[in-house]
Amino acid sequence: LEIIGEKINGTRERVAKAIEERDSDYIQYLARSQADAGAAWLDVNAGTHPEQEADDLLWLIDTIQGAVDTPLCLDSANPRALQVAIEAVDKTPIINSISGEPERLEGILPLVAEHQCRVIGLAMDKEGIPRSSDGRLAVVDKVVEASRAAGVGDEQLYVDPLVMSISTDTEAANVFLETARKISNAYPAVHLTAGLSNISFGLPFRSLINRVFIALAMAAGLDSAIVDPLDEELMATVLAAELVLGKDPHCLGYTRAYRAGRLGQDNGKE
Ligand code: THG
Repeated sequence: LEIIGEKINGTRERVAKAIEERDSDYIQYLARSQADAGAAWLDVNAGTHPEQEADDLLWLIDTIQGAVDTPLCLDSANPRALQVAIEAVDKTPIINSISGEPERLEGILPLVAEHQCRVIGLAMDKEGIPRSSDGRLAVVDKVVEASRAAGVGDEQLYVDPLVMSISTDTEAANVFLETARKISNAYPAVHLTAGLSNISFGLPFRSLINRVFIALAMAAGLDSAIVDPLDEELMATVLAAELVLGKDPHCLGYTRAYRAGRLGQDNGKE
């Protein structure tokens, strides 16, 4: 599972403060700690001030790239901010995201094709998020078709089946898992990703629900996820799930993590 570190997100209060104060130490701390914990990508979201988004995103990118060389996942729906951001990154990024909405397809897909980067496509359109897996698959059909037409290969596309909270919709996880399986059957070269923590919103002991859900999502074909890589129990669950699903040849990832003390032992001593 490729981990996309979620922590540099301006909708989080502490990060919003750091952006406003141009507190590069805090942002660089989040970048280094997530990279050290195994993030393959760092999600970067400048938050909720549309007029400032491009400036804030540029500052975040320069600040992060001053600390780590991990590639970035540019989390914005704004084609103008993305255009500026994509010129500023050192490594080929993932754009997060497009959807079935024509404006986002038309505004962002040409950028993806020009820079031959990757892109996350959400299983929703301007009508919202379909309730059924067949409804979501129909949106994904549109996104795949538009991507191919723009010159974006299936392997560049990461589809997000969309995680809703189980506390407001009992079928949220089932619809997600069903959608994931249908997408990987219909489009075997397309990747699957998701922001997983939404599943447990409003419930106690969220970390337990998140761990169970990530293992089930991996069994349904999820090959990357936007999560908190500093959550050691979640990361240990990912290693165990990869092992059990036959994705860890010779059990090397698991046994190495054990020896490095990453599987829940006290400070790696046992
Ligand atoms: N799909 C895609 N992109 C996404 C999401 C998705 N980007 C944003 C989001 N969802 C994933 N990112 C985050 C970032 C931070 C947190 C959750 C998801 C987070 N949540 C704390 C919590 O839930 O308890 C909030 C408290 C805090 O500030 O720490 O941190 O679904 N494509």
